[in-house]
Amino acid sequence: MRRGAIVRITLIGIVVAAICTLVAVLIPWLPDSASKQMDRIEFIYWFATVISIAIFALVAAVLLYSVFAFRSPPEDESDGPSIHGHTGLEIAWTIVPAILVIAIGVMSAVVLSQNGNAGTNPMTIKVFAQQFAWRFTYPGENNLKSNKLVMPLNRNITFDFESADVIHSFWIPAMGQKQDVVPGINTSIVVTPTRTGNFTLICTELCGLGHATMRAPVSVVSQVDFDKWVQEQQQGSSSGGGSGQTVFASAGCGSCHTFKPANSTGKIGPDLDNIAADAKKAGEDPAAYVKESIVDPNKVIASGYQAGVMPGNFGQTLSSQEIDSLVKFVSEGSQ
Ligand code: HEC
Ligand SMILES: [Cu+2]
Repeated sequence: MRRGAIVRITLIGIVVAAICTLVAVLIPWLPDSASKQMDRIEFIYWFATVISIAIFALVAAVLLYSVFAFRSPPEDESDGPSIHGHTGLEIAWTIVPAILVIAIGVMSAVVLSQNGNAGTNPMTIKVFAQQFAWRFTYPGENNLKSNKLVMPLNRNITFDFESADVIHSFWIPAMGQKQDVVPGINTSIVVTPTRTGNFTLICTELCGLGHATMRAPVSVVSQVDFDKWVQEQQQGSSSGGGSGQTVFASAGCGSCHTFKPANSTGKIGPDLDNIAADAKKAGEDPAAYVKESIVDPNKVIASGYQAGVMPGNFGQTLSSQEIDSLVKFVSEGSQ
């Protein structure tokens, strides 16, 4: 090849690579990392991006150069020269990409196994997903229950997932790790938070009508603040916590139901502020009607609504005390 051609291809390649690099660097594609696992995922992301930019710049440079250098004049109807390939070039464009793809694969496998390693003495948090709410249990803290995910800084945390109904997916964008929560399968992931602050846990598997509302607040605090939080929660729950209002929020009732006493505005199920009238229509005492609606929602279907939308398993996923305080809260709140 002529020297001039090589110089031109190189120049075009540098320009294309520079533009791609600007797009990659200047746009904040990823949230600021807040975990060790996300740091590693970011590394893989950049590793693959750099390789992709190099290959793209090379291909684009040769292509752009050829479009101009080998274009034919408008009146030229003749066939081009017949070319029989180039063995050296073909070997190169097979071996080089193979090496790069294998490199990306090996690096990803290493990161995947590092990200799955909980190290010694991890802290376990059980995550319970149900249409359309998340609940957390801390087995190391006397099975403390919470609707908010609070994590101590720099601790390896193993999340053990359980789903009560359909497939959900656990994702805190700044922490990278993402895991499907599948009914009947015990899945888990490890997260090591590296930054204090408030984040959001998002369900990323379309799980039903209230999917978009299936979020939970996440907060990363120092170990000292975490211990304080645990203490506060434990005191709270021994002095009458777990009230109907708390259960209403934690079980996700508010994502489907409007109910003034709970400040909820869900629109998927009936407005529970009218529950007394609906109980009357069904010819039942409000408390009995509410209890039946929670434990066996498909027995009486509120008019204008469909069966099978309200989860049918609250009878199993809530304790009988939780159901009792919920029934009291809903039936009395409406009077
Ligand atoms: C996925 C959305 C959804 C969730 C979550 C949900 N519900 Fe419902 N709920 C409905 C729908 C839809 C109906 C109407 C159909 C029916 O009667 O089963 C309903 C009906 C009811 C009724 C009867 C209302 C009436 O006017 O007849 C009560 C009471 C009720 N829900 C309470 C609750 C409580 C308490 C919770 C939380 C433990 C809850 N629901 C969670 C969707 C939901
Ligand atoms: Cu979900």
